[in-house]
Amino acid sequence: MDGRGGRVNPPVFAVVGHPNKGKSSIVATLAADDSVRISPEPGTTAACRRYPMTVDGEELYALVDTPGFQRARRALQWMKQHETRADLHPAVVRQFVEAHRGRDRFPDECELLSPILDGAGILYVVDGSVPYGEEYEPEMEILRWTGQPSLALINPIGAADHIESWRAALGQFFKVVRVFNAVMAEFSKRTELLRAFGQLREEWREPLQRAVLSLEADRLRQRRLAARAVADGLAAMLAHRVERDLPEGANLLAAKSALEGRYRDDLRRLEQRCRDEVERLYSHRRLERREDALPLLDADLFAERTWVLFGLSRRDLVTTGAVGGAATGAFVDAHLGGTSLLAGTLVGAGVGAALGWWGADRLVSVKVMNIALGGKRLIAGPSRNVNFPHVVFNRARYHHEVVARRTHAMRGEVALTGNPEQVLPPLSPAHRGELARLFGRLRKPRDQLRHTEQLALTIEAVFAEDERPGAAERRIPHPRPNVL
Ligand SMILES: Nc1nc2c(ncn2[C@@H]2O[C@H](COP(=O)(O)OP(=O)(O)O)[C@@H](O)[C@H]2O)c(=O)[nH]1
Ligand SMILES: [Mg+2]
Repeated sequence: MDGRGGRVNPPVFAVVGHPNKGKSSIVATLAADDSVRISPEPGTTAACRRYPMTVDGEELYALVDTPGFQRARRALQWMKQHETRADLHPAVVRQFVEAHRGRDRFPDECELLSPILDGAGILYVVDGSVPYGEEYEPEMEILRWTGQPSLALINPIGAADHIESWRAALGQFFKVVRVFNAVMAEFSKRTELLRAFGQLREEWREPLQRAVLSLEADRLRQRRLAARAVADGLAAMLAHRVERDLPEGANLLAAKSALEGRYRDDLRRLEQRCRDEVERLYSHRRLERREDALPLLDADLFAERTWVLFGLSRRDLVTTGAVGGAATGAFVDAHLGGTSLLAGTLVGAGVGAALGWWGADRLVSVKVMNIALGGKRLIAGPSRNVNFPHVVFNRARYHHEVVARRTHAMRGEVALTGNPEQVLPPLSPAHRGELARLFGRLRKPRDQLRHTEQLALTIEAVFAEDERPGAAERRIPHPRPNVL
């Protein structure tokens, strides 16, 4: 709605260019829609398709994916034969489309020009990793003839080697030229681009400004809800327990181990449910995940590799990290003379050497109780293992990081099998301490809700920290997505 109560059509942009330059990828990223077809085969997009960007049911803008130019030189020739004066160029383009629509000479040109003639702005896409060539000139000339506001995007599909020559050429045809990586673009680059669109036409400025604000608010909402999903998942996993009644004379050992198995399966299911929820929140509906299963064997949970893998350095573990929980802290003090001594012992002797000590703290042990009417009741959980919530949290943080950064143009599975320490910056000591404290609290039945709420806020702060622009420089870049 505009200020006067009338409906204003949201701005529409047609994404055009040569085949296979990342047009569909740009549409997917800017419309946050992973259903857009992207393919290494040229000619995958044969017909125009409109993708609205919607937040809270309001369409903020729309992108039109188009087929690439196929016979731009011939098309321009036709137009030049019919041209009279510059002010009539748009009319000649219209005439061209009317003359050829439905025929087989220029199907792609007719298709891609139609939305532009209907008023769409132009996003012209080139690949900055291949040299500029004059074969692009006819299509740029045709776009100029349409008279529609336009912006050129240099999408470096490979090494960004030819950006300067592209810039020089594009600058003569387009008022605004930007470098924009369709597949890797960070969130802030996307909103920056929207602001640039807003400069193309006076009446687009206000709606696109609103779109940027809306997207930013939506981004915060996604982060908040993702943090809440992770906190809820963690709390549920920490509180989880399963029980089973056993008749007199049944095989107790077998039943115990079956119940432990069920308990572990449940935890893994709870974790996966949380993953799905986070992906849904970021509008990734078709992700395939590859992730090592939650390490729930005691040998895994106590293995140095597991601790280190999930972002807990040795020092973290023995100081504020795993042993920061109040109960265990006291235990450590009583048995080992304080964390500093423990730190010395572990760091000095190697974490592996301490396995025996940690072994006292299993993931879960099955309690066996006698039932009044005969038989036994077996109970597994809740876990009292100190590492467990840290491992779960660090896995969730890693997953969130990858999903939140992933554009909707990335294809291929999400592989969470790398070393999170190389992807995530270290937690700040304050966050680390706070998490350890809350994990300790969540183990007690009292005030679960309040502590879960508090945990969600802390996790949200960690996610916010992870997304800060500077954070990216502190880690090794992500594995390249599987797109070429
Ligand atoms: N690495 C990388 N690959 C890209 C990028 N943009 C597009 N691609 C790949 O190039 C191919 C063509 O992309 P697509 O968006 O379908 O191009 P279109 O034909 O112009 O619509 C696909 O395999 C994409 O995954 C990019 O910025 N980086
Ligand atoms: Mg395409």
